[in-house]
Amino acid sequence: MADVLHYQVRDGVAVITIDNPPVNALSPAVWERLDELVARANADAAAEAIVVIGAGTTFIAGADIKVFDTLRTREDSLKRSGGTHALLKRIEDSAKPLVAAIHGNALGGGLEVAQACHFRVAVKDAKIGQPEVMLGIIPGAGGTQRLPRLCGAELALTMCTDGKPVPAPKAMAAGIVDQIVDGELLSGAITYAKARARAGDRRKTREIPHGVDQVAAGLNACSAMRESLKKTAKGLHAPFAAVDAIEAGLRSDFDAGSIREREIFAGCVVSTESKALRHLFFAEREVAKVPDVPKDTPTKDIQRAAVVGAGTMGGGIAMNYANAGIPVLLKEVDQAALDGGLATIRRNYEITMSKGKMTRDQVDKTMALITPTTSYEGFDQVDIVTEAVFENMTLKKTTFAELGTVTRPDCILASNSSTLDIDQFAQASGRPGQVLGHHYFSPANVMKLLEMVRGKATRKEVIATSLKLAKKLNKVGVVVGNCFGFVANRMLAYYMREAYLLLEEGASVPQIDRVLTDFGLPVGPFGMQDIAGIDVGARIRQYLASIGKTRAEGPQSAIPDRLYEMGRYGQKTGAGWYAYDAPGSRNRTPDPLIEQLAEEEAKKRGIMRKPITDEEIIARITTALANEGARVLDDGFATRASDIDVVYVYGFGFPRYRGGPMFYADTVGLPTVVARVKEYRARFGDYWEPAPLLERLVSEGRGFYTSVSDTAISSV
Ligand code: 3H9
Repeated sequence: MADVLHYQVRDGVAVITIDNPPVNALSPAVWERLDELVARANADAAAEAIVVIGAGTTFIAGADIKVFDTLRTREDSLKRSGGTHALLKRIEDSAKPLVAAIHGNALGGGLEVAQACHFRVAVKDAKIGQPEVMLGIIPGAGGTQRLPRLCGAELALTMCTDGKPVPAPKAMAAGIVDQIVDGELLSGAITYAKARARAGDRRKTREIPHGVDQVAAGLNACSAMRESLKKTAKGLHAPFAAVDAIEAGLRSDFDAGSIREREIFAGCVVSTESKALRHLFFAEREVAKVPDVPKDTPTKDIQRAAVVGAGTMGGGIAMNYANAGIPVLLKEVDQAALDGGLATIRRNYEITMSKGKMTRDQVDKTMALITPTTSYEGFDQVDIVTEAVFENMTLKKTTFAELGTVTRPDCILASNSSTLDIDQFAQASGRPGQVLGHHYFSPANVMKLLEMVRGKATRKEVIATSLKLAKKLNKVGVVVGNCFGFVANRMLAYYMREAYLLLEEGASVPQIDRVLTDFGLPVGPFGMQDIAGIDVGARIRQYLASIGKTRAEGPQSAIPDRLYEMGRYGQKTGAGWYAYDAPGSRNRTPDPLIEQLAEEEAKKRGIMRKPITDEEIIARITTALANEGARVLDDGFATRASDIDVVYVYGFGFPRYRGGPMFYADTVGLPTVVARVKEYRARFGDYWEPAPLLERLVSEGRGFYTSVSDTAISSV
């Protein structure tokens, strides 16, 4: 096995290079060799100082996240972290000045290694951060104790609770970095280290005292941060845990604070929150790997794009291209519709500008990348067209037939359809290999998910190019199969079915929405429909009825169609599942009319409405999602359970700390999920049927993933 660390002496300085691609993660072997090599450098008469640097594109991106899975209990974690803390103290006690030379990222454990060095130098574009909170943990190698000593409690609190890295110049201004190196990093670091050695400088971070005033200010900052986290970190534990660890350090000495950090870390690392967030970290990277589309599949560089349809979705999609610097034609049928679409785009950018996130010049330059048109002129120059016309099969087929004649044969033809059969568009275009779905989620310029629907004939190059494009557009691309509603909306239909039926059985719209937002979703099912438009779903149901289908198995509630017939389309008409102050307003109040409709529909179906518990609402809705998710998987429309989790987290805001609907089902326990399905079948009818995959997994004693136990956070 290749050595993960290298040692050489250059110009009187020992250079320890961490070489553990791709990101120099701190595997146990890296920790071990680092310890050995710092000791070797101290014993090496040829070296007067030591530089630690990363090979490749980065310093150290943190601890090896996979290793956390081996920490099954708090005790495992306490044992392991005891070793790490002692190791970093040994390094810090180096008799020769120890300099961390940072490029790329110094994150998590990587920054903690740098903090244990006596000095830190960095290139200007290096990033420095404690992102552990994104993984449901806190810095566990002394970061909550050393970082506040370098930069003060206030910045340390921010970095450890929001997890965002700071650029090296900011880190320098704050005292984390000692020098920015302009030229070649290693040479700069060696010169710096020699100067420190000559001056006899060694600064142990753990010995930097907190002043009395700093302690008082730091404790106040801890209280203020807790208050602010109540709003920004609802449902999460780790950010609060990070504040506790920093506070412990302010209230005691380094060693006592470190013991507290280890205890808190140990509670976090075995928590469901951390398991869920770690699961998503890898799931997000796994989605880009499509088993039969190898890494070396040729891709095309998308340099010009076009979008057909300047409605809400089309406009948002065009913004994605413009934001990525790709010129885009935006086509509408007439000038009035085009003007309306462009005005919305401009308004969106101006809102961003008013929040200080864009300058006037950036708005103008980005808008200039969008060329409005009412014809197909220029379509022969583009590399991709995204169709975003009305969700109507005939209209879409006509559009694809036209696109097949006005674009180059190698142009990718993508459809933003949210439900319809991609293969029919592919046939209509005359070049099915170039066609796939690019299903964006509303608002398309904001939501990160891009569901890529693979038709029967979609070429591998088209998929590989789309995956590359997704990254460029700052989206998470997930390749799914071509079934009705694909993955996201097929499962959503079951989620909505349960919401409607729970309403008819006696729950209220505000109750159901509240329960789901308390569960962690940004918006409940009814609030979401009022935003998306009740008319959209109604038209899909009409189309399905015309081909003899329904969206989900089981009873079809008549309430949404009744609202549609009343012209209650949601926020845009000022009424939907809620009453709104005015059309377009978001200010909603419960509407007694909905209760009346629910009573009427319940009566028609012979149901006696009665109170429904919050627990039943969560159980019914999440069970419906997992059961249908298992079918999607078994039918081969998703590659892996984790792809479904990514779809739900990025498409519908399923709470990350619950890991997605499939991961959540594992934490509930698949035997419980199957038992619930059977109970519902007995209570409501045969439309509740356990998915075969669920039953198989239960009979084999497995989950969608390995066995996940719902270990509660232990607050030590
Ligand atoms: C921690 O440090 C706790 C401490 O307090 C110590 C406690 C004792 N481990 O993202 P990419 C893999 S917690 C294992 O596509 P990019 C990744 O899975 C850690 N693997 O690249 C992928 O593998 P594959 C705190 C890791 O250039 C490959 O590397 N640190 C790790 O877009 C490339 O990754 C973090 O949370 C890791 N730590 O972005 C930082 N990191 O090719 C996590 C990456 O097989 N990492 N991999 O799919 C990142 O944020 C990004 O990877 C980074 C590079 C910004 C560094």
